[in-house]
Amino acid sequence: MESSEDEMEVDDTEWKQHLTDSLSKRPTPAHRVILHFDLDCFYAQVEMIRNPALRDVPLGIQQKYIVVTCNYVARQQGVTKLMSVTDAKQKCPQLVLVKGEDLTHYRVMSYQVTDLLLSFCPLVERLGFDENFVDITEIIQKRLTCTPVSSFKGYVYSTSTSFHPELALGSHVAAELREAIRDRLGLTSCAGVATSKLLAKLVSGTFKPNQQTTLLPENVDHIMGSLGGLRKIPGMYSKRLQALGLVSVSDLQLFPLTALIRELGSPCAAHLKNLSLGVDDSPVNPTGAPQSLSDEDSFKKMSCVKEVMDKIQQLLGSLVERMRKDGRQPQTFRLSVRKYSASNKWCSRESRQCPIPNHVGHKITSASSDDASAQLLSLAMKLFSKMVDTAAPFHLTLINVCFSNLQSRAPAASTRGSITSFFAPSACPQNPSQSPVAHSNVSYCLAVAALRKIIHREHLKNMKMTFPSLNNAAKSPIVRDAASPKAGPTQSTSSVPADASRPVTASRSSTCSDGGDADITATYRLPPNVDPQVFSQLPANLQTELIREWEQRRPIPKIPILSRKPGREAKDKKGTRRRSQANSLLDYFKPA
Ligand code: DCP
Ligand code: MG
Ligand code: MG
Repeated sequence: MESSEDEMEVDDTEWKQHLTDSLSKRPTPAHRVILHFDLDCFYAQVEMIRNPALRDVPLGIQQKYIVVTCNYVARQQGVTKLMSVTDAKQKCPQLVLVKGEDLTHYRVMSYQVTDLLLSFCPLVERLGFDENFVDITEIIQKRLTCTPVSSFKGYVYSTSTSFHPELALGSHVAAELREAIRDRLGLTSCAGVATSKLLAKLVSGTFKPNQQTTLLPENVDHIMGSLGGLRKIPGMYSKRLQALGLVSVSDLQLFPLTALIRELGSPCAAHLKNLSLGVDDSPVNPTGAPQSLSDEDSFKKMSCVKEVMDKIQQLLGSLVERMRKDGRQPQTFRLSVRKYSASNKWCSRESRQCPIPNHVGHKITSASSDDASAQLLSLAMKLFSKMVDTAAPFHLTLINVCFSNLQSRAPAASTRGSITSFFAPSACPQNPSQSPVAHSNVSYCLAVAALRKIIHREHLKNMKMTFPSLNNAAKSPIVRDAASPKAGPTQSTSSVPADASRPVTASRSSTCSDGGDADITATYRLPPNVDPQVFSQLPANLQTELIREWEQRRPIPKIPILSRKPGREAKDKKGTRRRSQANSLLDYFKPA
């Protein structure tokens, strides 16, 4: 007991230091400039674009018996978001309701907004369907020198006597971007301008609709104090904190940290305490393509297997179609259900997942998507039977189908039996956090296994290769292609300013290079039976490894190695022999 108290003391001190550090890491108040955009009455705006006759009437978007959102004409008449249809009709009998259960149009528009922001700045992070964070810190630093501004665009939260040039310019950029969204896509939005994601989000809805607000550092305490309930802070575990008797933001600010640590553990307690004080150093993580695609439906009661099958089939129909358009091939299928329980009406979901057989995955992305749906339905029902005992009465309130582990398909193989299909891009991921160095990656292992098979089968004897020099040779397009990421958000993020004082996610600066020797640019002739296209799709580190090994092992070099120091060869051979005893995959490439 004593020791844990001691630890608490240590943690407390550390946390205080952490907080002081965080605060002192903001020497210039506008250390970062983060924008948060939230579209006005999003689904309603999309419907008003689709049918301009709806613009001037009170409009509600209905999902089941709920008005999930409504336009501002309806809001003026007392209709609110998430009001029941009955209440909304009572408030506003003229309310026009449009069904909003098919999300296709909203999804398309949502990505158009993100794409538009991405065309301006690579650091864009999506939050739900109608919100985006944009980190414009670097843009501001560059623009500030040539276009200084002397005023703010839009509102400034509270009053202040000091001027913050970075945030002021940020407000101009926010206004430009909102204008672009309106002019190009016809959507109005609100924006928040501040020094962190938390603060930008908190301030963006201060004035609505079609407005923007800037929060200055000296007003952080004010906005945090004015929030009232903890639920207003995104990412707050309000239920767990409520159990501790904490309801308001100031409750949490004043709650002893040691007690909070005891309840939630040290990192979590510090994080929540920081949030309550308006301290948030989390970076804007470029979103990129979604990691999974899912579709779901909720209902009051579903209790027969036939209904379940019909619902899953219906959900799969649209999901498979979306997946086909996406172009990537899902590797995993997940089914989730929510079971009703009288004691806990919204009890949590239960899920089961399974791998998608390759032939089914292939059908999903090809024209035979109907076939795929049928096979997926059978998979889904197997998963369903693991969660629900169909011999007994059951009561479901939600079904969700989800594809995850999405992998881009490799280009068409040049020859039959090519190993191309084994080289899923996760071996060279766009998301560098999935480092190809981690050889546990399934695709990677498959690729290696396939290579082994082919190399053995085709008896790659007496390989005729040349390796002029690893360092001096002209760049081989093969190697260069494999080591460069495909165009995507992660690629363009290299322009992020290096800032050691704040967390930078891997996706900000990395390419899909494996961290190995990026300058391996050998010119070589591949063995006749190895397709250069296929080889180019190997992870860069594997290519490098192979090239090195081939160079060292080739039996009779036809062309002498350039720029190699005399005497080195013998040494290298020794090293190679030693290495060859190891269980290296390169053993599979040595002449038989
Ligand atoms: N939405 C939903 N179900 C919810 C919450 C939201 O379907 N429980 C949908 C409908 C909204 C969209 O998400 O149009 C965006 O949510 P917002 O909270 O941003 O609400 P709006 O954009 O509609 O209105 P506002 O102008 O207040 O942002
Ligand atoms: Mg909105
Ligand atoms: Mg929103």
